[in-house]
Amino acid sequence: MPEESETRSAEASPSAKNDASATSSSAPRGAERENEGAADVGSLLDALVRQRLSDATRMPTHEFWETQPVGQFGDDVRGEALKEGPIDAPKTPTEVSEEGGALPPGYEWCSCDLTCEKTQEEVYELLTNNYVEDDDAMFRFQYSQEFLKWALRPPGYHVDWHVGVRLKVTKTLVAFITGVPAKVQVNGREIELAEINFLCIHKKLRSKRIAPTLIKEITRRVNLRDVWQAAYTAGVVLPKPISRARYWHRSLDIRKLVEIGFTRLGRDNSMSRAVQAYKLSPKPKSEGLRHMTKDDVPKVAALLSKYLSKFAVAPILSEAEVEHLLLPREDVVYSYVVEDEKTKMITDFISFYNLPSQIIHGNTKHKTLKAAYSYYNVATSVPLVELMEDALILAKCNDFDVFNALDLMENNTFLRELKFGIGDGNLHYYLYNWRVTHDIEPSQVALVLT
Ligand code: MYA
Repeated sequence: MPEESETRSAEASPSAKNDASATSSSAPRGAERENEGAADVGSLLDALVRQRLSDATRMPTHEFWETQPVGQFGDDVRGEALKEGPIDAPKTPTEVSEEGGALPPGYEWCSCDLTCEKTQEEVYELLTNNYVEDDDAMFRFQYSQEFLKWALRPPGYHVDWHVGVRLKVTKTLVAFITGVPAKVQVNGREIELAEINFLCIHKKLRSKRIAPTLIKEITRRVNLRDVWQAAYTAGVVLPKPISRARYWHRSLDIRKLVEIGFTRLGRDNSMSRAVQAYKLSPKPKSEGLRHMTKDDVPKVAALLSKYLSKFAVAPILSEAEVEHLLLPREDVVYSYVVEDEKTKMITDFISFYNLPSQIIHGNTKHKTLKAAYSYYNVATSVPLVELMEDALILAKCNDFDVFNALDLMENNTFLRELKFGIGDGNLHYYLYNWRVTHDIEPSQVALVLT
C-alpha cells in the first residue's frame, strides 16, 4: 500500500522518462531526510542568489534555452497577449544550413543507421553506460537493442534524425540524440512534429555545452525536412514545461524491490504483510482477453483514435503506426485486447512496454530491475480500474518486478485503488516552437514517449 511502503523515482524520464526509481540502500532513512532538507534549503538559496544575480546583471539562467523558440518562464506575467501556435516566423528548408554545426576539434557528426548491427551495439553500449540515472546513481535505464530498433524505426522514420557524435580517430560513438516523425494534436490543432528522445553524452564529456550543439544539429536536420515543431519529455525543468506529470509505481515483487533499495517498507509494515498486500490473482479476470494480433490493427486503431481524441495533447496514429507501436513484440511491447464474443468488437485494450534498469551499485544478487511501463489503455466494457488490474496481473505473469504509470489520461482513477505508490520525480512535457497559453493538466495529456 502506498502509505506502508515508499518508492522514490528521481528523474521520471523518459522517460520517465526518465527513470529508474530509487532509495539509497546505505544511508539511514532519517539521515537521508535531513540531507534532503539541507538540499532543499540549499537549492532555495541557490535560486534566490541566481534570481538576484539575474536581476542585477540580466544574466540568463538558461544560457541556451533562453535563445530558443520555446515558452519562457515569465511569458505569462509580461502582460503581452501571446498567441497559441508557432513561436518563430515561418521558414522554408532552403533557409536552413546544409552544414552541421561546429563540434569541438577531434569530433565529427554521423547518422546512426539502426539497421546495421554494429551501430545498434554502439548505441546500446553508449546508452547502457551513460543514459538516465536516478539522483542517487543506483539505477540506470537499460534499453534493449530490440527496444531501440522498435522505438526509433516507426513508419516514415529518417536515418538522418538519429544523430551521433564520434571521435574522429577511433570512430567511438560518444553522444547521441534522436527524432522520429509523429502527428500530435495540441488543443485541437494537428501538428506534424519530431519526437525527440535519447539525448545522451558520454560521462567524460559532460558539462562542455555539447548538449546545445546536439539539439541545434537535430533541429537543423528536422527543419531540412520541413518540420518545425518537436515534442520531448525530461526529468529536468527547462523553459518551459507545457505539463508536469508524476510517476507512480505498483510493486509486483515487493521482496526484490526492497532488496534492491527501490522501495522501502514503512516503519509499521513487515515483509509478510507487504507480500500479502501486493498479491494479485494468478490470471486476468476480463472475459475475452487475449493477445493483440495483426488482424486487430484496424479495430484497435479505431478504438484508440476515438479515445485519444478527447485529450488536449495526444498522438494521431495511422494504422501503420498502431501496427508498429502496438503489435506485441517479445520483451519489448505487450498488448492485449478484449473481444466481445458475440459481436467480435474489440471493446478494451491494454498495453505496456518493457524498460529494465540496471542496478548500478547493487550489493544484492540482482543485476536488473524489470519494469513494465503503462502505455495506452482503453476501457469501454469494464471500468478502467478493472482493466488495469488485469494489466498488473499480465505484467506479473510476464515476470516484471514493478509496473510504472504516469498520472496521465485517466490513470488517476486507478492508481490509488490498485496500490500504486507515488514516485518522487516529475516528468516534464515540452513543445519546441509551439506556444501553449495555459499549462495543461497531466490528465489532459495522452502522449507517452518511450
Ligand atoms: S531526456 C533524457 C536526457 N538524457 C539524460 O538525462 C542522460 C544522462 N545525461 C546526459 O547525457 C547529459 O547530462 C545531457 C546534458 C545530455 C542530458 N534536455 O552539454 P551540457 C541543457 C534538454 O553542458 P551535459 C531526452 O532525451 C541544460 O539546461 N536540455 O550539459 C529529451 C543546459 O542548457 P541551459 C538539457 O550535462 C531531450 C545545457 O543543456 C537537458 O553535458 C530533449 C547544458 O549542456 C535535457 N534533458 O549534457 C532535447 N539536460 O544553459 C531538446 C540538460 O540553457 C529537444 N540540458 O540551461 C528540443 C527539440 C529539438 C528539435 C526541434 C525540431 C523542430
